[in-house]
Amino acid sequence: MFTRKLVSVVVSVTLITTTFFATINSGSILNATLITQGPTSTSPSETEIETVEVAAGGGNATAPWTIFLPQEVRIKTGETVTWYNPTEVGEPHTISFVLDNNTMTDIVSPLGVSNTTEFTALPPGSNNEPLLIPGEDGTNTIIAVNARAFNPTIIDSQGTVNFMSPNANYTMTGDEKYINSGWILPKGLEEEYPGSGNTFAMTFEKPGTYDYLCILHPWQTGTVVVE
Ligand SMILES: [Cu+2]
Repeated sequence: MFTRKLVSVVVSVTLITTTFFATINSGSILNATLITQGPTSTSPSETEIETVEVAAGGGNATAPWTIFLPQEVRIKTGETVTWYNPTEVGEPHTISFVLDNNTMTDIVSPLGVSNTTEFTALPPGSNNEPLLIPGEDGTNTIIAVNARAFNPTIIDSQGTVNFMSPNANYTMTGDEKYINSGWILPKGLEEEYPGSGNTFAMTFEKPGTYDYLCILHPWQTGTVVVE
C-alpha cells in the first residue's frame, strides 16, 4: 500500500531504549536495526527509525501530477512522514495542514501600502513591477506572495507565527492551528524559487486523522492517520 524507508539517525542511548521498546510494542522489530553501546556509555549510537515516504506531485512536463501518493498513510505515534517532489519539472507543491479553519490561506497576499510608496524593480531595469491597485484614504493595495504559503510556517495554539528553514523537520504536538511545509520542488530545482526546499518531514505524537492539502493546488489532498 505504501513504501517504508529506513533512515539512519544518530540518537542517544536513552532514545534507543525508548525506540527499542516502542518498536517491540509496534510489532515491527524485524524492520529495525539496532546498534547499541554499553548502558554506561554517553556517546551517541546509531539506530534506524522508520519513516513513511509520500510523493508530492509527480509526472513530467507534459503531465505534471497534482496528487499525493499514497493519498493516505497510516502510522503509529512517534513515526515520521517525509514528503518529497519527484516531478521531472519544477512544479512546486506544499504540504499544508489547516487545523483551524480560520488559518486557510492562499499564495496571493493583498497588503495595504501607503500610496506615496515608490517601488524599484530589482535588478534595476528588469522587466517587472508590483501589481498595485489604487485605493482611497492614502492607501493602495499591493499584491505580494504570501510568506505563510511560501515558507515553512507553524501557527501554534496561541496564534503565534513561526517560520522554519527550508527542508524543515518538525514534530507536531497536535494542537497547532496551521502547519505548512513551504514550497517543495524536485531536488536540484529549488533554485528556481529561492527560499524553497525539496523535502518536508513531520513526526506525529498525537493519534488522530490529519487531512492536508497543497495550497498551490487546493484539490490536491492527502491524509495521515496516526494510530
Ligand atoms: Cu500541489
